This record gives sequence, structure tokens and C-alpha cells, in this order.
Amino acid sequence: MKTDRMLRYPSVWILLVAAASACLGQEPTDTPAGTLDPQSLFREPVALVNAEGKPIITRRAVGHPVVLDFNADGRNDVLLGCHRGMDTAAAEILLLENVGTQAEPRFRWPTSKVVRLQETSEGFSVSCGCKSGGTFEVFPADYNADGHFDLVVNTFWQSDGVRVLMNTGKSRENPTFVRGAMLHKIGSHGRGSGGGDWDGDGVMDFVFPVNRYGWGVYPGQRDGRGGLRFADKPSMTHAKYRIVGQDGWFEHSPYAWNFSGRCAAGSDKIEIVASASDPANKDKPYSAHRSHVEFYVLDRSAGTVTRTGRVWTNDAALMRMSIGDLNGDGSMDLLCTGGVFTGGAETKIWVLYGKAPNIPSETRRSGPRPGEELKPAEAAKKPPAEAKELSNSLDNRVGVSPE
Ligand SMILES: [Ca+2]
Ligand SMILES: [Ca+2]
Ligand SMILES: [Ca+2]
Repeated sequence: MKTDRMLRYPSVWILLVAAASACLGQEPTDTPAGTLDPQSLFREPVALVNAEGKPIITRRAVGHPVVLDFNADGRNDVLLGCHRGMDTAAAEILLLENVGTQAEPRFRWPTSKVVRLQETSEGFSVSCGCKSGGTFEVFPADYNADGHFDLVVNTFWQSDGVRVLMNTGKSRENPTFVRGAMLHKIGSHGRGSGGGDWDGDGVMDFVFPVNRYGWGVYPGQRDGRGGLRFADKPSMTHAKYRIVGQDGWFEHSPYAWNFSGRCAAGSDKIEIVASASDPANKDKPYSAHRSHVEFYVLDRSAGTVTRTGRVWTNDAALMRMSIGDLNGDGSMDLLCTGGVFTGGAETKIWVLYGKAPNIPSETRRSGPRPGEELKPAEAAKKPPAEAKELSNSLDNRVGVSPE
């Protein structure tokens, strides 16, 4: 059962699964980072490097990197949802395999590993009229609890929406996927997706764009077999809160976590990182746009979201980000990349390693221990049927609207 359990849990989700509210090394005070300099929570950004130690320049527009141990070898890898180039609406999911160590990752690049849809060699379209603009965000979750991670993808623009790609379970080395349930149809120009634990129950939640300008938090639900699903309706939407300290709302990729380690369990206060476009971008061509990682504190009792400060400025337009413990040290890290129209240094993938341990030790897992065997999942024998069944059962989620 040990190996079976291990297979069920892609590492990024495991790391995120349990209690964001637990604090390591200091007593919870329910005074989150509002009085802290947000920059003090993370180390200086470093670019992901290839096997030779050289920074990886993807030359792919508007990437979205996420951490998971794709091949279950105990070293975290990175999946990158992105365009196939800098001037195309075709998108793909690339696997950057970690060929270094868990603590000091290096990645195979250029990579030949592309996540495929079984039924077609065509990839995905993220067209929004402007070929380089749409984003393709990817979130691993074992949606049907069969021991193989599936992918929740958000194509962001009107071309599709938020959909589950079901892992056929036929190969752990070169997994293939079939289209599963559409969780949420996006009308036009949605916001970016996000995640983290928004309600402090220890289960990862998902943030869907619910319309052009807003989003809702869909609570994560465990099914008892290790799978992770998301609720049919948002438990919280942007409309419930007043933002303090800037105009508008979060722009993209909001992620909740107890980054400072100061949030008490069950606290009304939640810390959030999100990406935002530099206000000065307005009069500049997209290729010259910059993006920020902003830090916020959400206060349920006050009904506010307060912008606390800036974590980092990236010289890339349309930056997308996620959180995960890339180096496995028990501290949540922040990954991001971006860039449109030019494929230079702005398409590097950056990681800002977290400083303080803020992931409870009992929830830290990596891949298999030496000598453990990978057990094929039972459900791998009939994946298309499962995908169909799931699709049918979730079709009524399409068109869900904010509360
Ligand atoms: Ca790995
Ligand atoms: Ca949660
Ligand atoms: Ca870390």
C-alpha cells in the first residue's frame, strides 16, 4: 500500500495538501505578513538551469510553470503550459525533467517531452485573436483517484475554458491524456487561474475565472482514495471583498498560503501572492511590458483584501506563476515566467525560494524511496470510460456564475 499511496499523490499537491495554517518554528499570532516586508519571505529570484547549469530560455509565449514529481523518481520536475512559440495560438505542455538533485534541480532542456492528448496529435488552441496573448495554465490533480495525476487546464480565453485532461494511465514514462470534464466555460478574456489553500482546511483549492474581470474560489475536496476534486460552486468570489491599496482586483494567478507562518489555524486572515501588470505598461508595446508579484492579505471579518507590497518585478509581460516546494526543503517556493512577441531572456523560468519553513513536516513527501516499485494503477485498464463518466457527471458545472 505504501507504493500505491505514493503513486496517488503528485508531490506538488501533497506538499500543498495539509494545513496551511500550521506554523513551524514560531507560534501562530494571527498577524500575517501585513507588517512584514513581503520581499523578506523569499530569496532572490534565480532562473531554472539546464543540465549544464545554463539558464533555460524557453522562447515560448506566456508560460505557466508548476512543480510536480512527474516521473516519480523523488526529484521534483516542472510542467510548463505554454505556446509552441512566440507567435502562435497553438499551445502545449512541456515536461522539464529534473536531472539534478532535489535540493539543486537542473532540468533537461531542450526537452522532447510533450504531454499528448491520446485522440489527436493536434495540441490545444489558446487563441484570443492576438496569437501570443492567451495563456495555458496547468494544474496537476488526481481527479479520479486512480493513482495517476490528471491535469486541470485553463485556456483562459474564449476558445475553451477550464477542463480536466484525464491521464490514461498507460505509461508513467510518457503519459497520454484524453479530454475529460469541462469544469467551467469561460465567456471571454477570463482572469488567470490560481490555487493554494484558501479556507485553511488543508486541502488545495482552485481559483477559476468566473467572468472577464473576476474569479471564484472552488474548495478542494478529498474523495477518501487520495483524489482531489473541486466543488461545483465557488465558496468565495471577488465580489465579496473590497480591495485596499490599489485599483481593480488581483490580475492573475492568485495563490493563498501561510507564507509568513504567522496565520493562526482557522484565521480570518489569509496571505496571497498574485501577478499583476505594471501600471506603466499602458503606453508601451507588449514586448516591453513588465509584471509584478504582489502580496495581499485577505481579511474575512473585515471583508477586505489589502495590498501589502511587492515581492518582485519581472521584465516579462503576462507573467503567470504558481507555488510549490521545488527544492523540497519544506518552504513554499514561487515559480513564474512570461513574455510575448520576443523570445529572449524574458522567457526564463524563475524560482523565488521560500525562506521560512511553512509546510508541515508530516505532509512533505517526494517521490519513491530507493527500492520501492511503482505499481500500475488499477484504473489504467479502462481510462476512456472513466473519463466519459466523469465528463457526464460534471457537465452541469458549465456556466457556473459568481454568487
Ligand atoms: Ca522527477
Ligand atoms: Ca482548502
Ligand atoms: Ca522550497
